[in-house]
Formats: sequence, structure tokens, C-alpha cells
Amino acid sequence: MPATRTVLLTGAAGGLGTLMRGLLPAYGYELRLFDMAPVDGEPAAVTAELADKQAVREAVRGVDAIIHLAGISLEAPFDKILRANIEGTYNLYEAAREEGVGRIVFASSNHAVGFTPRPQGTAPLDASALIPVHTPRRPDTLYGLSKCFGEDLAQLFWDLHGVETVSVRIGSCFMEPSSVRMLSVWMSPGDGARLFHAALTAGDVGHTVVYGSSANTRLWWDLSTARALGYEPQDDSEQYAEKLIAEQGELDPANPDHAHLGGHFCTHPPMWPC
Ligand code: NAI
Ligand code: 15L
Repeated sequence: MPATRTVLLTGAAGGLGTLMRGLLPAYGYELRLFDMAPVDGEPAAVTAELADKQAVREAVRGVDAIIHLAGISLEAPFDKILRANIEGTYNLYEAAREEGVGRIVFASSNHAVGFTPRPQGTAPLDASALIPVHTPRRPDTLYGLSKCFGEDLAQLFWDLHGVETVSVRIGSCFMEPSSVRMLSVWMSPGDGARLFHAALTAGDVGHTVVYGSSANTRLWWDLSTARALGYEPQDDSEQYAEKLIAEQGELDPANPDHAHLGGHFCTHPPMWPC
């Protein structure tokens, strides 16, 4: 694909959007920003809901690619998930198709496979024990289910319309991991930007599903599809392990909160404030 320069960043006001606004321009991207909330210090950002088809279509017009982060990022009542994550993502894909945008990077989530039992064993796990991207989807929430929809929508738009997507099943992308579980699924912001850049620039991705995390010593899943895009993670959560384990203890296989990839989303999912 031609060099991608102008990228629409949806969800630009959110946590990950804010991190990526800081990091992606260094890769040469010009970002167009979109969010239903105002974006701090960015008066040119488009403030609109994904439900507003006209606003979405105008935001998409003329960009080379889209990083789609906007949506409800935790568990929520189904009507909210339906509007933001299901209909909203559909509106974005339809606008991309109509405007001839060839590539989307979709923020999927580990919660699309959250009820997958977490692999047991001493870290680092053998490659054969890591969860592959083709593991059956087992959403742990309505939120996770909406990410399964997004991945299938991406596949349909590739097969039917030739719109390419990299679906990134993000683990936990924050400045630092804050739980022992996150030692396994953390993606540093720097690695997040590296992965998004790889997803924007790799050739012929069709619809590719990857896990999004750093090269953590305690990794649970297989990063090979991400690496095949050219992603070379630089960070490892292990530097935080001693402190977090001293505070919280090791993961306990008998504790239902620790039994699955999705952690406490499988038992007590945090609710989106709505
Ligand atoms: P966030 O909740 O901080 O940001 C989401 C942004 O989307 C917010 O600024 C919100 O105003 C906007 N938004 C929500 N509904 C919208 C709508 N209907 N129309 C327009 N804008 C809307 O979430 P965060 O952490 O920044 O995550 C970004 C994306 O990455 C989400 O799709 C989330 O599901 C996904 N993700 C994030 C992970 C993480 O560790 N941060 C892990 C896995 C997935
Ligand atoms: C997600 O999908 C959420 O959007 C994020 O806020 C974190 O909770 C993350 O998963 C996680 O699993 O830690």
C-alpha cells in the first residue's frame, strides 16, 4: 500500500487516544482527531458520535487510514454497547468503504477471548503453550462480544469490499501495569505506537488478527502474527513484577478472578460510567 500519512484517530480524547496523539506524530503521521468528547488542546478535533453518519463520513474523507479506538471500553448495558461499539463501528466501516479508505486498525480487546483459561506453567512459557490468535473466541462480557463483532465486521469488509484491517486484541495499554495479571498482558505505550505503526505500514494484511502487548516475560499469548507485520516490541513488564507481587501476591489458579485471560472481567467486570 502507498505510504500512509494522514490518519483518522477515533477515540482521540480517551486514555489510549491521548497516549497515541503524543507518540504517533514522531512516525510522520498527520492525525485527524475524532471523539464525542472534546479533545484537550485540540480545537480542530471533530466532536461527534459514531452514530452521526454524516459526521463520520466527513471525518473519514481524504484520510489514508484509520485507527479506530472510539467506543465503550468497559462493560455496559447492551443498548449502550449496541450504539457505540456495534452500530458505531459499522458506521465507520461503511464510511471507509464509501470514501475509499483502504486500511483500518481496529482496537479489539483481549476480552474477545477473555474466557479462555489462562495458560499455566512457569514463565516464560514455551511457545507451544501460548494462546494463538485462532483460539475460539470466548467473550467475557457484552463489551468483549462487541469486539468479536468488530473482528467479524473487519473480515466481512475485507472479503466483500477489499477494506483491510489489522484487529489488535489489546491487552492493557497504560503507562505502567497495575496488577499481577497485567504483567502478562501489558502493552507499553511505546510498544503500542510501534504496533500501530507496523499495522499501518505492513503490506497486504487482508484481515489480520494480532495480540497487542509488550515482550513480557510472563506473556500468555502468541505475538507471532504481530511480529509478522514488522512489530518489534521493546518493553517487558518484568521490571514491575517484584513490587506488584509483593503488594498483591502471585496469581492463584483457584481464584476465579485469576483463572482466565480476561481476569476479573469474567467475574466482576468494571462498568463504563453511563
Ligand atoms: P477510553 O474509554 O479511555 O476512550 C474511549 C474514547 O472513545 C473516549 O474518549 C470516548 O469519549 C470515545 N467514545 C466512546 N463512545 C463513542 C461514540 N459513540 N462516538 C464517539 N466517541 C466515542 O478507552 P481507551 O482505554 O482509550 O481504549 C481505546 C480503545 O481501545 C477502546 O475501543 C477499547 O475498547 C480498546 N482497548 C483498550 C485497552 C486499554 O488497555 N486501554 C485494552 C483493550 C482494548
Ligand atoms: C480492556 O479491554 C479495557 O478497555 C481496558 O480498560 C483494560 O481494562 C483492559 O481491557 C484489560 O484487560 O486490562
